[in-house]
Amino acid sequence: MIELYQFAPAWGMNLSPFCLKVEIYCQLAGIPYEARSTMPFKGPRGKLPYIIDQSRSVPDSGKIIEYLKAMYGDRLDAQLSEEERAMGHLLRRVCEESLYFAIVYSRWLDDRYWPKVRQVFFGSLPMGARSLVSAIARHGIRKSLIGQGYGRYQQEEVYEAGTADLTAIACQLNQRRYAAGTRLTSFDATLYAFLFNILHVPLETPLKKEAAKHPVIGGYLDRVHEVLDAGGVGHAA
Ligand SMILES: N[C@@H](CCC(=O)N[C@@H](CS)C(=O)NCC(=O)O)C(=O)O
Repeated sequence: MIELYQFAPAWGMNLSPFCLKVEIYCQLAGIPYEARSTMPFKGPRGKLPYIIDQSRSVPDSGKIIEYLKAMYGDRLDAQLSEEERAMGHLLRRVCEESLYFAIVYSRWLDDRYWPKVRQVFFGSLPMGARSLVSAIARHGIRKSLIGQGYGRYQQEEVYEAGTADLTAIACQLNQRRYAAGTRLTSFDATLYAFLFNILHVPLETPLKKEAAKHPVIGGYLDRVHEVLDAGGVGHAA
Protein backbone atom coordinates (compact mmCIF):
# COMPACT_ATOMS: atom_id res chain seq x y z
CA MET A 1 0.00 0.00 0.00
CA ILE A 2 1.32 3.44 -0.92
CA GLU A 3 1.85 5.70 2.09
CA LEU A 4 1.07 9.34 1.34
CA TYR A 5 2.70 11.75 3.77
CA GLN A 6 0.90 15.07 4.09
CA PHE A 7 -0.35 17.62 6.61
CA ALA A 8 -2.98 16.58 9.14
CA PRO A 9 -6.47 17.64 8.00
CA ALA A 10 -7.64 21.08 9.15
CA TRP A 11 -11.25 22.27 9.05
CA GLY A 12 -11.91 18.65 8.09
CA MET A 13 -10.13 19.00 4.76
CA ASN A 14 -6.78 18.83 3.03
CA LEU A 15 -5.57 22.45 3.01
CA SER A 16 -2.46 21.75 0.95
CA PRO A 17 -3.25 21.94 -2.77
CA PHE A 18 -0.16 19.87 -3.65
CA CYS A 19 -1.07 17.12 -1.17
CA LEU A 20 -4.72 17.15 -2.25
CA LYS A 21 -3.56 16.88 -5.88
CA VAL A 22 -1.87 13.53 -5.14
CA GLU A 23 -4.89 12.27 -3.19
CA ILE A 24 -7.20 13.21 -6.06
CA TYR A 25 -4.90 11.64 -8.63
CA CYS A 26 -4.88 8.36 -6.69
CA GLN A 27 -8.65 8.46 -6.27
CA LEU A 28 -9.28 9.24 -9.95
CA ALA A 29 -6.82 6.59 -11.11
CA GLY A 30 -8.07 3.99 -8.63
CA ILE A 31 -4.72 3.62 -6.85
CA PRO A 32 -5.14 2.68 -3.16
CA TYR A 33 -3.13 4.71 -0.64
CA GLU A 34 -2.96 5.41 3.06
CA ALA A 35 -2.70 9.04 4.18
CA ARG A 36 -0.22 9.70 6.99
CA SER A 37 0.09 13.04 8.80
CA THR A 38 3.52 14.56 9.14
CA MET A 39 5.45 17.84 8.92
CA PRO A 40 7.43 19.14 5.94
CA PHE A 41 10.85 19.02 7.64
CA LYS A 42 10.50 15.24 7.88
CA GLY A 43 10.21 14.91 4.10
CA PRO A 44 13.15 14.20 1.80
CA ARG A 45 12.99 17.73 0.34
CA GLY A 46 11.55 19.56 3.32
CA LYS A 47 8.14 19.88 1.65
CA LEU A 48 4.93 17.87 1.46
CA PRO A 49 3.69 15.68 -0.07
CA TYR A 50 5.94 12.67 -0.43
CA ILE A 51 5.10 9.00 -0.72
CA ILE A 52 6.74 5.80 0.40
CA ASP A 53 6.09 2.85 -1.86
CA GLN A 54 7.92 -0.45 -1.58
CA SER A 55 10.53 1.20 0.69
CA ARG A 56 11.14 3.91 -1.89
CA SER A 57 10.57 7.53 -0.94
CA VAL A 58 9.35 9.89 -3.69
CA PRO A 59 8.92 13.64 -3.01
CA ASP A 60 7.10 16.30 -5.08
CA SER A 61 3.52 15.94 -6.35
CA GLY A 62 4.55 16.03 -10.02
CA LYS A 63 7.29 13.42 -9.53
CA ILE A 64 4.93 11.28 -7.47
CA ILE A 65 2.41 11.21 -10.31
CA GLU A 66 5.17 10.36 -12.82
CA TYR A 67 6.29 7.55 -10.50
CA LEU A 68 2.74 6.22 -10.10
CA LYS A 69 2.24 6.24 -13.86
CA ALA A 70 5.49 4.32 -14.38
CA MET A 71 4.71 1.76 -11.64
CA TYR A 72 0.97 1.27 -11.99
CA GLY A 73 0.21 2.35 -15.55
CA ASP A 74 -0.79 5.68 -17.01
CA ARG A 75 -4.46 5.23 -16.31
CA LEU A 76 -5.61 8.78 -17.04
CA ASP A 77 -3.31 10.47 -19.55
CA ALA A 78 -2.32 7.77 -22.03
CA GLN A 79 -4.90 8.83 -24.64
CA LEU A 80 -4.21 12.56 -24.53
CA SER A 81 -3.43 14.35 -27.78
CA GLU A 82 -0.48 16.73 -27.88
CA GLU A 83 -2.86 19.68 -27.85
CA GLU A 84 -4.84 18.39 -24.86
CA ARG A 85 -1.61 17.72 -22.98
CA ALA A 86 -0.43 21.26 -23.73
CA MET A 87 -3.65 22.80 -22.41
CA GLY A 88 -3.50 20.67 -19.26
CA HIS A 89 0.11 21.66 -18.77
CA LEU A 90 -0.70 25.38 -19.04
CA LEU A 91 -3.55 25.14 -16.54
CA ARG A 92 -1.33 23.19 -14.17
CA ARG A 93 1.39 25.81 -14.37
CA VAL A 94 -1.04 28.67 -13.73
CA CYS A 95 -2.23 26.86 -10.60
CA GLU A 96 1.15 25.78 -9.28
CA GLU A 97 3.37 28.70 -10.24
CA SER A 98 1.02 31.64 -9.76
CA LEU A 99 -2.34 30.95 -8.12
CA TYR A 100 -0.66 28.90 -5.38
CA PHE A 101 1.31 31.91 -4.17
CA ALA A 102 -1.81 34.09 -4.10
CA ILE A 103 -3.48 31.40 -1.94
CA VAL A 104 -0.45 31.29 0.36
CA TYR A 105 -0.45 35.09 0.58
CA SER A 106 -4.15 35.19 1.50
CA ARG A 107 -3.71 32.62 4.28
CA TRP A 108 -0.41 33.70 5.79
CA LEU A 109 0.20 37.38 5.08
CA ASP A 110 -3.24 38.97 4.82
CA ASP A 111 -4.05 40.16 8.36
CA ARG A 112 -7.78 39.66 7.77
CA TYR A 113 -7.43 35.86 7.52
CA TRP A 114 -4.24 35.16 9.44
CA PRO A 115 -5.89 34.90 12.92
CA LYS A 116 -8.22 32.16 11.69
CA VAL A 117 -5.40 30.39 9.87
CA ARG A 118 -3.10 30.64 12.88
CA GLN A 119 -5.82 29.12 15.05
CA VAL A 120 -6.43 26.16 12.76
CA PHE A 121 -2.74 25.41 12.16
CA PHE A 122 -1.27 26.21 15.56
CA GLY A 123 -4.25 26.27 17.95
CA SER A 124 -3.39 22.89 19.44
CA LEU A 125 0.03 24.12 20.66
CA PRO A 126 0.40 25.40 24.23
CA MET A 127 -0.19 29.17 24.47
CA GLY A 128 3.49 30.24 24.77
CA ALA A 129 4.72 28.01 21.96
CA ARG A 130 1.75 28.96 19.77
CA SER A 131 2.76 32.63 19.35
CA LEU A 132 6.43 31.84 18.84
CA VAL A 133 6.04 28.93 16.43
CA SER A 134 3.34 30.65 14.37
CA ALA A 135 5.41 33.87 14.15
CA ILE A 136 8.48 31.92 12.99
CA ALA A 137 6.44 30.02 10.42
CA ARG A 138 4.81 33.25 9.17
CA HIS A 139 8.21 34.91 8.87
CA GLY A 140 9.46 31.95 6.78
CA ILE A 141 6.46 32.20 4.45
CA ARG A 142 6.95 35.97 4.11
CA LYS A 143 10.57 35.40 3.11
CA SER A 144 9.65 32.77 0.55
CA LEU A 145 6.94 35.02 -0.96
CA ILE A 146 9.44 37.87 -1.17
CA GLY A 147 11.74 35.47 -3.04
CA GLN A 148 8.91 34.41 -5.36
CA GLY A 149 7.78 38.01 -5.94
CA TYR A 150 4.23 38.35 -4.59
CA GLY A 151 5.63 39.24 -1.18
CA ARG A 152 6.89 42.50 -2.72
CA TYR A 153 3.47 43.43 -4.19
CA GLN A 154 0.82 45.67 -2.69
CA GLN A 155 -2.01 43.51 -1.33
CA GLU A 156 -4.43 44.50 -4.10
CA GLU A 157 -1.80 43.61 -6.72
CA VAL A 158 -1.56 40.05 -5.38
CA TYR A 159 -5.32 39.66 -5.63
CA GLU A 160 -5.37 41.22 -9.10
CA ALA A 161 -2.88 38.55 -10.18
CA GLY A 162 -4.97 35.79 -8.57
CA THR A 163 -8.16 37.17 -10.07
CA ALA A 164 -6.59 37.21 -13.54
CA ASP A 165 -5.62 33.54 -13.08
CA LEU A 166 -9.14 32.57 -11.98
CA THR A 167 -10.73 34.50 -14.85
CA ALA A 168 -8.47 32.72 -17.35
CA ILE A 169 -9.25 29.32 -15.80
CA ALA A 170 -13.00 30.04 -15.86
CA CYS A 171 -12.74 31.04 -19.52
CA GLN A 172 -11.07 27.74 -20.36
CA LEU A 173 -13.59 25.75 -18.32
CA ASN A 174 -16.38 27.41 -20.27
CA GLN A 175 -15.01 25.67 -23.34
CA ARG A 176 -14.30 22.18 -22.04
CA ARG A 177 -15.70 19.70 -19.55
CA TYR A 178 -12.38 18.94 -17.86
CA ALA A 179 -8.90 20.50 -17.71
CA ALA A 180 -7.62 19.02 -20.95
CA GLY A 181 -10.89 18.36 -22.80
CA THR A 182 -13.63 15.78 -22.57
CA ARG A 183 -11.84 13.22 -20.36
CA LEU A 184 -10.62 13.42 -16.78
CA THR A 185 -6.84 13.42 -16.65
CA SER A 186 -4.04 13.98 -14.15
CA PHE A 187 -4.36 17.70 -14.87
CA ASP A 188 -7.75 17.63 -13.20
CA ALA A 189 -6.10 16.43 -10.01
CA THR A 190 -4.20 19.72 -9.99
CA LEU A 191 -7.03 21.96 -11.12
CA TYR A 192 -9.51 20.42 -8.69
CA ALA A 193 -7.09 20.61 -5.75
CA PHE A 194 -6.34 24.29 -6.25
CA LEU A 195 -9.90 25.42 -7.03
CA PHE A 196 -11.24 23.38 -4.09
CA ASN A 197 -8.70 25.05 -1.82
CA ILE A 198 -10.07 28.44 -2.83
CA LEU A 199 -13.79 27.80 -3.00
CA HIS A 200 -14.33 25.35 -0.13
CA VAL A 201 -12.02 26.68 2.55
CA PRO A 202 -13.87 28.80 5.17
CA LEU A 203 -11.98 32.04 4.47
CA GLU A 204 -13.87 34.72 2.56
CA THR A 205 -10.83 35.90 0.64
CA PRO A 206 -10.92 37.99 -2.55
CA LEU A 207 -9.85 34.80 -4.37
CA LYS A 208 -12.88 32.94 -3.07
CA LYS A 209 -15.17 35.85 -3.97
CA GLU A 210 -13.73 35.89 -7.48
CA ALA A 211 -14.07 32.11 -7.89
CA ALA A 212 -17.69 32.31 -6.71
CA LYS A 213 -18.43 34.85 -9.46
CA HIS A 214 -17.75 32.13 -12.06
CA PRO A 215 -20.40 29.41 -11.71
CA VAL A 216 -18.38 27.32 -14.16
CA ILE A 217 -15.75 26.80 -11.43
CA GLY A 218 -18.24 25.42 -8.89
CA GLY A 219 -19.85 23.35 -11.66
CA TYR A 220 -16.47 21.88 -12.57
CA LEU A 221 -15.73 20.93 -8.94
CA ASP A 222 -19.14 19.26 -8.69
CA ARG A 223 -18.51 17.29 -11.90
CA VAL A 224 -15.16 15.99 -10.67
CA HIS A 225 -16.67 15.27 -7.27
CA GLU A 226 -19.33 13.06 -8.83
CA VAL A 227 -16.62 10.95 -10.47
CA LEU A 228 -14.70 10.75 -7.19
CA ASP A 229 -17.87 9.65 -5.41
CA ALA A 230 -18.33 6.97 -8.03
CA GLY A 231 -14.83 5.61 -7.34
CA GLY A 232 -12.76 7.35 -10.03
CA VAL A 233 -12.10 6.45 -13.65
CA GLY A 234 -8.94 4.32 -13.37
CA HIS A 235 -8.87 0.62 -14.09
CA ALA A 236 -6.37 -1.85 -12.75
CA ALA A 237 -3.45 -1.99 -15.19
N1 LIG B 1 6.71 21.33 -6.07
C1 LIG B 1 6.21 20.75 -4.83
C2 LIG B 1 5.63 21.85 -3.97
C3 LIG B 1 5.19 21.33 -2.61
C4 LIG B 1 4.91 22.44 -1.62
O1 LIG B 1 5.19 23.62 -1.88
N2 LIG B 1 4.37 22.05 -0.48
C5 LIG B 1 4.08 22.99 0.59
C6 LIG B 1 2.68 22.75 1.14
S1 LIG B 1 1.39 23.04 -0.05
C7 LIG B 1 5.04 22.76 1.73
O2 LIG B 1 5.39 21.65 2.06
N3 LIG B 1 5.43 23.84 2.37
C8 LIG B 1 6.21 23.77 3.57
C9 LIG B 1 7.46 24.56 3.49
O3 LIG B 1 7.79 25.11 2.41
O4 LIG B 1 8.14 24.60 4.52
C10 LIG B 1 5.18 19.69 -5.17
O5 LIG B 1 4.62 19.70 -6.28
O6 LIG B 1 4.95 18.80 -4.34
